[in-house]
Amino acid sequence: MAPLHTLVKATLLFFSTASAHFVLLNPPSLEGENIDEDKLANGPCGAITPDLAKNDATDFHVDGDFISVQLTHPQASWLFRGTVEETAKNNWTQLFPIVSQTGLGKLCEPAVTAPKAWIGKKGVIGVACKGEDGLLFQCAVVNFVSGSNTNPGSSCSNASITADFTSDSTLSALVGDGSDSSSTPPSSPSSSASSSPTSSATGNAAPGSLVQTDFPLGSLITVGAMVLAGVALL
Ligand SMILES: *[C@@H]1O[C@H](CO)[C@@H](O)[C@H](O)[C@H]1NC(C)=O
Ligand SMILES: *[C@@H]1O[C@H](CO)[C@@H](O)[C@H](O)[C@H]1NC(C)=O
Ligand SMILES: [Cu+2]
Repeated sequence: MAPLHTLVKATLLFFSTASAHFVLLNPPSLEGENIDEDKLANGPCGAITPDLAKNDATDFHVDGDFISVQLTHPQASWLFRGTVEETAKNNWTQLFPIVSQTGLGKLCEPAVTAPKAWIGKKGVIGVACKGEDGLLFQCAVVNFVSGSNTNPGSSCSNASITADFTSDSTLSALVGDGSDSSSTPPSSPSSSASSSPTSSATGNAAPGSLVQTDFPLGSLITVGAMVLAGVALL
């Protein structure tokens, strides 16, 4: 039964890897395709602290451009934020209403805007994902440019998901420059203080890259059934 055993193990590995995280597809994540899952919980950007002097940047149109993410959990809420500050540690500006996604796979918001005052500046787009693992982070370094990107084409698509605007005090606390302290309770966490021990405690996830294809629920159910069938046969 070696081949079957191997198949089951490979399937379990695939399953745990694919179900553990999210991916920032566009603008391209600073970590590329090799997102360090153990550091996703480190605010503000996951494993890599942006360096505006060194990092490559893609253009982001301030009058509307697309942010594409891929969710590998059944539900999560998204905060899209930006900054033109060197350290990208504080003073994030919210770029879009918080979106709650239900269903696995891609969500693309085609018309995310940024302040016109950022035209000509290099900065950071940050994504915070709040799901069953707590808060997870990814960032992209961008050049803010004028105009809008009216033709993202097939890189901007939605899976079979539902998405609604929502409110979320944990995510809302991740924006603002802290100068408006009258409306912010002192206990409010900052993005840089949110390094919860969650992801490193899972331990069973494979190192290395995330699978970049879509995972419709049907295929996950099929995979789950294969795992169960395989376990029953061992
Ligand atoms: C925070 O960012 C905004 C928008 O870029 C800017 O106007 C403001 O001066 C910044 N605040 C601080 C404290 O740096
Ligand atoms: C994807 O769904 C969101 C939420 O309903 C919507 O705002 C967005 O326009 C959709 N994207 C595309 C490419 O249709
Ligand atoms: Cu996860």
